[in-house]
Amino acid sequence: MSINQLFLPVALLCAVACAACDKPKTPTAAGELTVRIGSVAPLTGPQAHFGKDNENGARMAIEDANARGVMIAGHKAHFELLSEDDQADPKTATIVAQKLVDAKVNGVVGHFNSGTSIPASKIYSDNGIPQISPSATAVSYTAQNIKTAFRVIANDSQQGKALGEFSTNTLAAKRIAVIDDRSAYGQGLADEFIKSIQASGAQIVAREFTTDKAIDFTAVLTSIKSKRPDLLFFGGIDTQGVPMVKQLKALGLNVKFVMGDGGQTPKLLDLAGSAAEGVYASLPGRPLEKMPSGQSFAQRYEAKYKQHIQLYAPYCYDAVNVMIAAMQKADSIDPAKYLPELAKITHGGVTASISFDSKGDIKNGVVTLYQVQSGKWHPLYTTDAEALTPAH
Ligand code: ABU
Repeated sequence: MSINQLFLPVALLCAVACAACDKPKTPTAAGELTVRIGSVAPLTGPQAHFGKDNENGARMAIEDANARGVMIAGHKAHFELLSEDDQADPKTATIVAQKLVDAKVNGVVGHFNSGTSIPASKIYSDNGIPQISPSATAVSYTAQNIKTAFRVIANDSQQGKALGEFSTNTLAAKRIAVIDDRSAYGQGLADEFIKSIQASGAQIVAREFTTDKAIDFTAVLTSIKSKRPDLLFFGGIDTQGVPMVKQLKALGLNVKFVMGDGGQTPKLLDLAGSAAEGVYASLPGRPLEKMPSGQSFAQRYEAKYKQHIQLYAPYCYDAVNVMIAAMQKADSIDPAKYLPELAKITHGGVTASISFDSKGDIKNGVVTLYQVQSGKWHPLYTTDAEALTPAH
């Protein structure tokens, strides 16, 4: 017997076995269709509060879908959440993205960070898996023109513009210092912010950077203080925002402190305490109480998880549901069949009516500006028709 004769039956057996594991679309004995949805975010490390919030929102959507009984291709669909921790690390993100592809997920909600969503998007795209980020705002995520990449929030071009106009028009800033954390999100948002203020006559008196691991900003803030800014913009998240705002108060740097969505968290209020008073930050979307079903979502979320929404849980909930709605329209959970339906869908979500432009960005994305007043985030302005209008 030749070596080929010996290995042929084994190879055939393997092929049959692999074909069997390639069949998540086959209904189970109970007649149910198993649908696997991946959720990826940092579940450990300093950004875990964001990641758990995203996971909670996605899990709520999966549980609701199973409870209401979704029919696809004549079968009751059973949705499974495959949750992965990318630790906010771009390399880990590609590893877990491949793991989800190997697990034959039908779609992915994530990742949380722009810096992880972007490298992972190539893997999902190569395998035809639709990806909807609930929170990655960097312009470059959808600018890659990848047909599988979507997001359900406004991007940093819209957010940077709103922040810039708010800073120069409403806050009347004339001398502006900018720091970013060199992440895809932080650097990209700082660039968009600067672009937006260029026509205003305001001056950039300092452009500095740090990292998304730093906690001591004394040197950079001392250098900035000597430039006498009236406003400091930080492109980064609350993990750095908290020590930064405390240290600028300790140094007597008397400026308006402005951040993007990475800073607009309950965690910043909790950890920065009185130093947070007066801080400004933006968040894509309308205030929760102005969303179509924001208040009822928040009540259910808080009852279920015994904590406040951190930021993006409602957007995760919507991302899962818009994916399910596209599967229902296609009457298929095959990514190749439901992807075209996703691209042209209009879905009434908790946060907004969701439909996508040709790049995968949400159409009519809005941004709201907030200030910490008496220990709470207070909405000031929302961009309606691209202009700042009072949020009340
Ligand atoms: N959008 C803020 C946090 C997530 C990110 O874009 O990196």
